[in-house]
Amino acid sequence: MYQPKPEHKFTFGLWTVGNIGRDPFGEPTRPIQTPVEIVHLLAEVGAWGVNFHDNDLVPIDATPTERDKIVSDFKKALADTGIVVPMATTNLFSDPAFKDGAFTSNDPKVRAYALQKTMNAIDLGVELGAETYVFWGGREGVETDVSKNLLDAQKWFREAMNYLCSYVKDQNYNLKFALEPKPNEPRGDIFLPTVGAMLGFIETLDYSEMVGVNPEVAHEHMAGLNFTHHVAQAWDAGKLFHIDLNDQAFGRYDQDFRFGSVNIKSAFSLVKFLEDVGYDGCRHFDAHAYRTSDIEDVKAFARGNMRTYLILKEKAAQFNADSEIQSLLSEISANDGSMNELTGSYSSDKAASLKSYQFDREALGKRGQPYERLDQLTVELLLGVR
Ligand code: GCO
Ligand code: MN
Ligand code: MN
Repeated sequence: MYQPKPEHKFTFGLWTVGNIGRDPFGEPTRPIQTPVEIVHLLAEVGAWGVNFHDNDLVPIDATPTERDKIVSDFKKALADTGIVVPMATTNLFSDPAFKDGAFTSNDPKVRAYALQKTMNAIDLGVELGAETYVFWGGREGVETDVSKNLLDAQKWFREAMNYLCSYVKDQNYNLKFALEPKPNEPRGDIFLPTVGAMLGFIETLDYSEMVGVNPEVAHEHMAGLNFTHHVAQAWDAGKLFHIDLNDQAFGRYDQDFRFGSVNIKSAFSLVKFLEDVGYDGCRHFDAHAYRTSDIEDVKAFARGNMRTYLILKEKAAQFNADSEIQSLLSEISANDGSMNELTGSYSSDKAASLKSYQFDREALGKRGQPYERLDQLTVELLLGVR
């Protein structure tokens, strides 16, 4: 019943199920799996697609011959399994060259190298079928504000995005960009830390229509914010080009837990939102298994992400069909139409009428809202007793 299907567009990065369990305090706990092995694992668990950073697939120091062999083996694995590549991205954070950022590094040679690396990575992604290109500015930031001119940093990032949009147009690639905000980690502060900040920045670009956002659950949660509200804003702006699903306890380190494993109510509100509006982009799980997992448990982790999404999707449909819940919702948003003449789009007549209208302020304040009842019904629905 909760079987993943291609229409769900469930995807994983090579770096997610391929995570080897290294953390700042300890060595890897799992063996390295090759990209080909990961593609087969994803097919086995029922995923639809795989995403990658350039260097998840082709090591940064590979020779052209090595590159060609890796890419052709990978293409064969894709053809053998039917797994697709809808998104690709660049690793602009692992190499020491990027220790002060890539497009916003203070060093102009690093900024130029970042552009070169990204153009090559875009070519690779497009060769494998990607139509969305993600930019996560992992090291675009500072530890100390005195180290960087903040206006220069914004200008450099804008120039890089404009340059790369022009490159994509020049190549006639069918590719859109999705910028992924994160407040911190690995930098003390990362520039453009939230979805709202990124949406504001996008409007300053030369080809803003090509550029949207890739919000991630954990990133808004790290900042103590409501993720679904940010997704709604991105959707409203026509900018929800991609989404990274995972989970994260508020106020903790960057956890990348399995989707729905920590904040089940938030996960429900997110899935309900995406399904209600008809989001039809990728549902990408940017998470990894606990460090204690072996490869069998990594498969359970991968299946769990998709299964929880599908269970929550069913719960959202149940919520929408529940007559008690729906009648509470109609009561809450009841509208007798009496304000239509006074509100909506502005006219000076309306404004004059509204200014002279007599409101019964006391009655407005006395009206109760049955949100406790509504929330309890929602909790009971989620707990499976409804
Ligand atoms: C993180 C980010 C990354 C990006 C990835 C794709 O917190 O490390 O979420 O996983 O999503 O680099 O751009
Ligand atoms: Mn993340
Ligand atoms: Mn991410």
